Amino acid sequence: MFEKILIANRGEIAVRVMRTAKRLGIATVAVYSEADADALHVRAADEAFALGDGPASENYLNVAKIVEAAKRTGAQAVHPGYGFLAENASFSQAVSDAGIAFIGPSAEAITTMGEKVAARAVAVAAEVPLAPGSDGPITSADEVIAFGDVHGYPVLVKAAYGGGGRGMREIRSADEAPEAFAAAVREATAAFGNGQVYCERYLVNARHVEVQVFGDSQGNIVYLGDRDCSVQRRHQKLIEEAPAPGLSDELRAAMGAAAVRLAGHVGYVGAGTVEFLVEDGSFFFLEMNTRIQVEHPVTEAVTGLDLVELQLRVADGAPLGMTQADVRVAGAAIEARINAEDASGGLFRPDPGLVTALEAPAGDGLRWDAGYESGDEVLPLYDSLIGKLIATAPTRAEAIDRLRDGLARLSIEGIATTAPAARHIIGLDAFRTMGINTLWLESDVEFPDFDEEPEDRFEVEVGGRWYRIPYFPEGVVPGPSTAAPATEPAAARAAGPRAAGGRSRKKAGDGTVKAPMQGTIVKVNVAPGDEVATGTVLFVLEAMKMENPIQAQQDGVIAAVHAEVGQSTPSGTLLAEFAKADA
Ligand code: MV4
Repeated sequence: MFEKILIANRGEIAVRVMRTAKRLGIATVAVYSEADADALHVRAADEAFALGDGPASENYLNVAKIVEAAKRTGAQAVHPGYGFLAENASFSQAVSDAGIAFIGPSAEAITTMGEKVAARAVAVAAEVPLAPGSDGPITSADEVIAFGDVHGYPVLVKAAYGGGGRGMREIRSADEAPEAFAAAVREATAAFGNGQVYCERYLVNARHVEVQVFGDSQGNIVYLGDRDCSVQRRHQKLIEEAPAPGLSDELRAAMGAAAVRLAGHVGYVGAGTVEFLVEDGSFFFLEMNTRIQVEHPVTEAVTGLDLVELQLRVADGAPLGMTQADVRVAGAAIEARINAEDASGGLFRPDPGLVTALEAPAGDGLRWDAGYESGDEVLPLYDSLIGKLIATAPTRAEAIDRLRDGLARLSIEGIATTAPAARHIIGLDAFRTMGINTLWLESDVEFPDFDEEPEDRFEVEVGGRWYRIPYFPEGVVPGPSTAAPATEPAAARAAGPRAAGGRSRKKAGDGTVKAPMQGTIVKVNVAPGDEVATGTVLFVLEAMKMENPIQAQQDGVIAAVHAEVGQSTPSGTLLAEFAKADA
């Protein structure tokens, strides 16, 4: 076994990997950005290597620097965690080329599965059922319409090099195709540097069920049961559980076998997740994630296995040491992601800051995996996951009760968290009876205000999606979006006519548009000379993986635009200026 490993990640997953390494007597090396110098993952490691200041591209995403860190510290293996470089084929290759073991699959497997059109082709070859879709990439709206004519609507256009719902557009009828197709290509290009898209029939009454697979370098592959992750908001999972409730043994076995066939086709080594949609007793392949996932603890809870230990063993060349017949799933486990977000009113507004106090419940079938302790700061630079609370019990109903009780006893002060929202969700009847699908959370669930904040909220449509967003006192006044009407998702339909454009707030603009919070500009809708109206969405700002529309606070002509896509903006950054009214 390895004597020393480097963990190329931060937060809870880095801490989680170190825990198993420690138990196995393996020394750990943390890497960190300047902002993370005092972070828990650094304190938890035996050794730490500074990657340097600046954006993640300079540190957690810097392949050369991390490989150098591994060489300099004498680490024999690198664990990528999830996110950052976990599904980066060049990173897997660079680590291997340096004579260091990559704790994950080969660059080839990562490349094939990262390319969704190629992954669909592998699924066809492995006889894994897929949602009806285009045979390859599509290059025009006419191809979407031809597809819709044959397979019916709604159709989903998806980014070939994407994932996580970005560059994805719903098309409900032929007349929506031209605009939605163009928008998907545009968004995919901006987000992934490649505008290739394909399309699928949109299965609107499906659950998201994923199968955990594991392969070793001898060619053995098993599946370690399944998980249901249907409770998502804007493609961020909030609640995950194992096993996926309510599936027949036959469906489960067929889906597991299909996942193993798919993994076998790419010679898969390590932990992987095969995502499916399950609708009316049938399953359809979506994509494969070539990493350990955030939600892996629920699988550990019901299988009794340590997936990180298995990752280390197979990366070291050892056989899995088990066959499918050895895998037993017993009991039920459910996980709540605890993010630094205020979910009041269903907004999930990022709320980074200092965690002044943190006390997590323990025992009684509860597990707390976290990247922060009392006194740590959740930085707006990184994603908002603070930790995960996992409850295990003999039955699903008992696991839900345990998690509800545990969430009530989880005490985090200084910042808002999603704990009350998670507690609210799993207490709902529809969740308990599993009368839900992937659209349930966003279309049917109403969230109360979890604190006493004033009701400063309004709805806005951006790029075909409706958002309820907070009123930003600086630089933004709510009003009707002037973006062309686009797909109105179930969330907006369910909300009814509720203020399409929201309550109007009488506040004169001061001629400037500023960033209301620290973030990255992901969309620029205006150019100098454009005439805009109050409420026009001028920019979209991503902060902690959330998209926040920034609207004009006045009518007028834009004189100057100071922001571009990809630019990171501290709070208060001047983004645009209006022409003087008398000019
Ligand atoms: C779908 C789908 C329905 N039909 N594809 C979302 C992200 C990516 N992993 C795949 N996703 C989906 N693909 C077809 N053909 C439903 C989802 C989906 C989803 C869609 C809208 C809102 C929430 C969702 C949650 C999980 C999966």
